[in-house]
Amino acid sequence: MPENLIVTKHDGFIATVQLNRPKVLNALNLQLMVELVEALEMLDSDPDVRCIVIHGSERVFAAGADITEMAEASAIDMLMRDQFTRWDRIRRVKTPLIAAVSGVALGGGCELTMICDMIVASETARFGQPEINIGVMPGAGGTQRLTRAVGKALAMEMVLTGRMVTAVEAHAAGLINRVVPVEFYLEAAMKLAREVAARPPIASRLAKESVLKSFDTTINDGLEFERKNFYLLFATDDMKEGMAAFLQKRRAEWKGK
Ligand code: CO8
Repeated sequence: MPENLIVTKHDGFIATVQLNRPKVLNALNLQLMVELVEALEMLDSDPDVRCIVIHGSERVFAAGADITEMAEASAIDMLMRDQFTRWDRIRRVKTPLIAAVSGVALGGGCELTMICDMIVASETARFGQPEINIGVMPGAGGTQRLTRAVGKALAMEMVLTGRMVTAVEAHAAGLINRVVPVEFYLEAAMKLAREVAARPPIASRLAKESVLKSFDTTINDGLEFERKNFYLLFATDDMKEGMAAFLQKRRAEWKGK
């Protein structure tokens, strides 16, 4: 059983993973990250889960990597910890991931929201990469994913000054999908998750993979990749069912096959 997470499966093919180290504002220590990767990989291989919501509490999503674990570390200690391999494993999770954010998402916490596929935030949410203020810089994708999401100007400002942005500013900049009143943020994320989970899961996975491919390939290779995944879906029962249901004017029953 994880000590720093609460993992719950819900009706409607959804699972939630709650970060749960409230005394240190959900600081992402090594143990939490091990548990998070294991939980996500387990849920990713579960046919009853078609979308996963990662959240913290109303007060905080996560205040970043655990500074107490890094304060005395040498470069070689950090190298040997090889913690970013775990982040690569999260990147390979095929099930769509939604971050539900309230309070701060800072440093590694902000990077965790950005490794998710969509972000739903409460009006109280704040996003930031404040690593510069403690003598380092983002290390889990902050300079790359933030820049791709919000563009160079805002990413540079956030990374070089550590300034936090509000949910409204993050929404306007294209970092997040929705901003809702704090009392609804989890419900809004669950609603979005239910919409995703109500769709054929193999198509969801291949569509997610194809969108992500656009970040690390040329347009030509990306189009080829998309095309192959498109063809592949014609091998699924769900494709036959989806098109038949459309033509018969009925609701499709997805089998995930
Ligand atoms: N690590 C460890 N402990 C933390 C962290 C953290 N990142 N953030 C907060 N805490 C602890 C505090 O030390 C405090 O503990 P205690 O009660 O024992 O003194 C408790 O949580 C509550 O925090 P505060 O009293 O500071 O609460 P405030 O409401 O006054 O302030 C802030 C909230 C603004 C969020 C403040 O706590 C803060 O600035 N935290 C640090 C934010 C930060 O710098 N994050 C970046 C960390 S570096 C990083 O993320 C690198 C990412 C790349 C690697 C990713 C691998 C996982």
